Amino acid sequence: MARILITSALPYINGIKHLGNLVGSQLPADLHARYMRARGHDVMFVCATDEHGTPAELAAAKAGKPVAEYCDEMHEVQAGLASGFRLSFDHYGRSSSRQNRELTQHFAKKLWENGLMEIRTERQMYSKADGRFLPDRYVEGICPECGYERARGDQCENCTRQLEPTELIEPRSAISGSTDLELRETRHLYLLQSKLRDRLRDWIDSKQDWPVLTTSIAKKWLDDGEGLQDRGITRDLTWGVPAQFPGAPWEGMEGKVFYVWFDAPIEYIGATAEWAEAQGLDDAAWRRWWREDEGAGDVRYIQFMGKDNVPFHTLSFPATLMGSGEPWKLVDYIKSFNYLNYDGGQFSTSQGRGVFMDQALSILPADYWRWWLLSHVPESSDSEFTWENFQASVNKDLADVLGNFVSRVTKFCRARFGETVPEGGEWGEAEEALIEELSRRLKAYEAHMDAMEIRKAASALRAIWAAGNEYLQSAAPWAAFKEDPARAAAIIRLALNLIPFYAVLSAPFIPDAAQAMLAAVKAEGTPWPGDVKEALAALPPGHAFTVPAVLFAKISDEQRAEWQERFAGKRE
Ligand code: B3M
Ligand code: ZN
Repeated sequence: MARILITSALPYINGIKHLGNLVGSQLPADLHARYMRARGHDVMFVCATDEHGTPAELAAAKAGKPVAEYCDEMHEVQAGLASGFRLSFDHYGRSSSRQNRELTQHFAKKLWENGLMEIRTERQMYSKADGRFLPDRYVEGICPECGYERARGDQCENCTRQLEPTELIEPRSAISGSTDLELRETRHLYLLQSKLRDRLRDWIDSKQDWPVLTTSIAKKWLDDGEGLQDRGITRDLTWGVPAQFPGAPWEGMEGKVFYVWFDAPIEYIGATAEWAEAQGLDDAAWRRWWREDEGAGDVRYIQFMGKDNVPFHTLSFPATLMGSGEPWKLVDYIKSFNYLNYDGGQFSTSQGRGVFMDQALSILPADYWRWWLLSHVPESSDSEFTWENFQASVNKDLADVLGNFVSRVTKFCRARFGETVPEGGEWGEAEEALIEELSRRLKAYEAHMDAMEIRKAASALRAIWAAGNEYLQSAAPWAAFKEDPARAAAIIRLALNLIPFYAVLSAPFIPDAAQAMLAAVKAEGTPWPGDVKEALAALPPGHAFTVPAVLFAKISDEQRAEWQERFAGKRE
C-alpha cells in the first residue's frame, strides 16, 4: 500500500468556475484520488478556495460586500458545487485559514533567515483617481509578450507569461478604468529566487517522467530567466496574510500582505493541517504527509493543474519549499492540462460564455458531465466542448452501452428467473473468450489509470463496457432460453456479475451510477477485481437483486438545441 498525496489547483474565490476550469484540475485529480483509493492505497486529497489577492478584492467590490463576508459566502457555494460534482476531497479548505497564515509567515521567516529575502524600495503603479496603489489585477493592459489586450498585471492568461503591472502596455486601473497612473515608491519584501536557479534546474532536469507540457513550460521560464527573477512577494493591500507579524525578522511592513501566489500553494499544506484539526487529530497527522523527517519520506505527491499555473508550481512554490532549508515534501509528478474551449470559442468567465458548474448541475446529474469531461480532457492539446459531441457521447457511451446493458440484463432475468441470480448451466467457449478479453482490457485500463493517461483510460473503460454488450448480443439468452433455459441461466449469471464488475471499474469516472449499480445487485463494498474469472463469480446463484431505475436518460435534440442557445451568451 502506497501513500499518495494529491492536490488540485485551488480555485479562486472570485466566482463560480466553468467546466473548463473544472476539467483542468479538480476533476482529473478526483479521478486519480478515487482510483488510487479503490486500488487500496492511502490517499490524502486536498483542495481549497484561493481567497486572497486582487481577484478576491475586486470580486467582493463588484458584489458590494466586505471581502471577508464575500469569501465566507463564496467558499460555501464552491464547496457545495464541489460536492455536487462528487469531488472526493478529504478536505476542502480555505487559504484564509489560521493554518495557512501561520505556515506562510513561517516560510517567509525561514527564507529571510536563509538570506533569500530582502527589502527593496520599488516603484509601483499608483492611481490618483482611486487614491491607492494598484497591484497585480488592479491594472489591466496589453501583454508585452503576445499583444493580448486584456492582460492583467500579474499574468497574461493568453500566453501564461508572468507579468509585473509596470510591464503592461497602455495600463489602466481595473477599478475605475483610469489611465491617470503614476509610479510611486513603496517598500516590499523580495524573494531572491535567482539564487535558487541552479537547484531548481537540477530538480526539474531530474524529472524525466514528467509530461512534456509541464517540463517545457518550466524550462522556458528557467532558460529565459523570466520566471526566476527576484520577485516582490508583498503587496499594498489589506486583505491577505499580514507581512508584519510578531516574531517577523524585519520591520516596516505594516499595512502590507503577502502576494496571493506566495500564500496560495502553501495552502496545500494548510488544507492538510485544517483537515487534521477538523478530524480532531494532532499536528503529527498532517506533518506525516508533508515533512520528510516526520514520515513523508514514502509519500508520492501528485499535483493537477491547468498549464497557466505550471510556472508557479515548477518554480515559485518549490523555491519557497527548498529555500526554507527544511525537509518539506516536493511534488513528485505534475499532471498539467491544456484548455477546454466552448463551442467554437473560449469559455469566458467575464462574458459568461459556456457552462458554469452550477448551471451544469441544474440541467443534468454530475456523472453525465464527469464522463464527457474526463473522456475529452484536454491532455495532449486543447479540446472543445460542443453540444453535439456531448449529446452523442452521453447517448452512446452512457445510455446505449452501459445503461442499456444493466437494464436489459436485470429486466430479462427478472422476467425469466425472478430477482435472484439464476443457477444451472455451464460456461463455455464464449464465456472463456469474454473473460480472456476482459482480463486483457482490464490490464490496459489499469496501466492507463496508473499513468494518468485519462483519455486512453476512458477508451479502455468504454471498450470493457462494449465487450459485455457484444457478448450479450451474441450469446442471446432470450433465444437460448427457449431451447435450453439452463444455458440462458449461465449467460445471465455472467451478465449479472458484470454489473458490479463494471460498477467498481467505472466508479472513478461516474461514482453515482456506480453506486446505483452496486445497490441494485446488493454488492456494495465489492473490491477492485484481481482475477477476472473470480470477480465474475462474486454474485452466487440465489443472490438477490433489483432492477435499477434508468441509469442514464438520453439527451433529446430539443434539449440539446435549447441548452446550446441558453449558454451561448451572457449569464443573467
Ligand atoms: N487560484 C489560479 C487559478 O485558479 C489559482 C491557482 C492557485 S493554485 C495554488 O487558475
Ligand atoms: Zn500574453
